[in-house]
Amino acid sequence: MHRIRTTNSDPEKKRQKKMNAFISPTTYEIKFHELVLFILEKKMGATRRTFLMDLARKKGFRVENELSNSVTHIVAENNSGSDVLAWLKAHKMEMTTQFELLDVSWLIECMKAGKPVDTKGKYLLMKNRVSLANPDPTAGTLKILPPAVKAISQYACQRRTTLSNHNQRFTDAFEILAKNYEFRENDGRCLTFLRATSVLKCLPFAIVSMKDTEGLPWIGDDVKSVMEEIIEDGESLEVQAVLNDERYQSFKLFTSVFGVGLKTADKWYRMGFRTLSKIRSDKSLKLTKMQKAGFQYYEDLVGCVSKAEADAVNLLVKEAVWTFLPDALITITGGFRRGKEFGHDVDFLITSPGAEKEQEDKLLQKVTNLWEKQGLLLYCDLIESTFEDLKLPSRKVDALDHFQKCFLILKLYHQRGDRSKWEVPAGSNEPEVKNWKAIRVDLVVCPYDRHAYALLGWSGSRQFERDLRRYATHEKKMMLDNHALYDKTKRIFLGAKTEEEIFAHLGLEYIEPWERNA
Ligand code: DCT
Ligand code: MG
Repeated sequence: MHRIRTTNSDPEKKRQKKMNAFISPTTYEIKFHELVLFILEKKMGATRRTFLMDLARKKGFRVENELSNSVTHIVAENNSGSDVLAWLKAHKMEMTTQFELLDVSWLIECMKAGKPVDTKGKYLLMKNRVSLANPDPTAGTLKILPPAVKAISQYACQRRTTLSNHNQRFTDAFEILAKNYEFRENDGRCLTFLRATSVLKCLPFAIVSMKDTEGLPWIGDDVKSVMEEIIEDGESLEVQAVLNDERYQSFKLFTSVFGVGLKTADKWYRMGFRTLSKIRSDKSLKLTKMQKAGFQYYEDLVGCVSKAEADAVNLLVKEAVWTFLPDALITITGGFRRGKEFGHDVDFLITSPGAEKEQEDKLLQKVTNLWEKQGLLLYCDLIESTFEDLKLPSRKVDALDHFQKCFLILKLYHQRGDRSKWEVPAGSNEPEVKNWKAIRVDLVVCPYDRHAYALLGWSGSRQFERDLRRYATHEKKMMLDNHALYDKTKRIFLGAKTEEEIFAHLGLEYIEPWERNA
């Protein structure tokens, strides 16, 4: 739940200021986050306006003292739609947002119901949402927009993206194209399709015609032509061509092996390999330790990790870490923190409020030693910390952080409940069935005072993280990474105990982890 404090910040309108002083400074809980109201004083009068604002706030509505970009619903009394538009025009409102114009009877119905009621025909002063952003000559300086489209930011960190994707037929296609551009090291075009994917994932509706994409950021001509094809023919020829492309198929297959990146995939492809079995059986190939493990546990690792398996790993991690640091905070990060049901690995962030630096530094070594003794450690790559307290945040959007971490493959035994899956009946001649699964696990340890930054950075999604950093740099003249936030204007580091504080430093509305699936 978020709380706001009601404020008044218009120094010119003394009378209004006086009226606003009556607004209770108490904090009210906001229950209805999707709506931001503004109540027009014109013809309603200041006293009634103040009364209604206070009442709506008490009922859990967010009401702004002044008209701003965040407003979604404008409420007026004794005004027609065109009266309100004329008022907005006269006040030279230059906004990039869109809103509904509603009669006060709608607000009164909401107050009676104690929740937002439908903005049905009789309450609406204008049939369509209104935008003052792109002047349209047919409507004075105002443009009428289709009902569902809301102003959408170019930054993923200003959008709420849950896992319910209404545009999967487009985003699946874009992701294939993005992957192919990544394989061809065309970063620009890869990003074009990743950004478009991210925008479509946040939409609360399914796009059915190209008109629905009006006003959306990152939907350029290349993206549009793919969408047009999908709308008209149900599929894109470009995407079909990629799926049938031998190089794409081989790269996809090779990079599905843990430890194989673009360089190795390219090498194997040039050497003429097309299948994993040929690579596996070629004794002349020099594989890294990571790739050897990748092949050894391939079948387990290529099938995704389920939420239930992630929970089981969580218990394992807690048990081991708490043996050495009983006060440690252990958080699942990555996709599972964002509410995903499946992932390619399980990510953890570990920190301890009481640990000495030395205890912290030795933790991962101790934990992995313990698992080795227990026969649970199938692969371990421990990376020592290069963290320095006063290092400026990295300028690279995709830079890896400096915390101590380890990339692991753990042996996860099937739970008791699943024993039927592998238990061999007594006296049976069948070979013993494997009773465990290899799982990729990442552990990261950070100093306690950097926990909020590390948590934000490791929670993803990648696109969300990229845009947080891009937003910090371009909109705030700040530098953000997994360790810190630095204000370049004030030349200071901004500390934070929680993720909420980091969003607040950046002037962003808080976005919950499950809304970061950009
Ligand atoms: N991360 C990042 N930049 C990178 C790599 C990772 O910001 N170059 C962040 C985002 C997510 C988090 O670290 C964990 O990474 P992954 O496990 O790769 O992503 P995930 O979202 O957990 O996806 P999956 O469900 O496939 O594991
Ligand atoms: Mg992950």
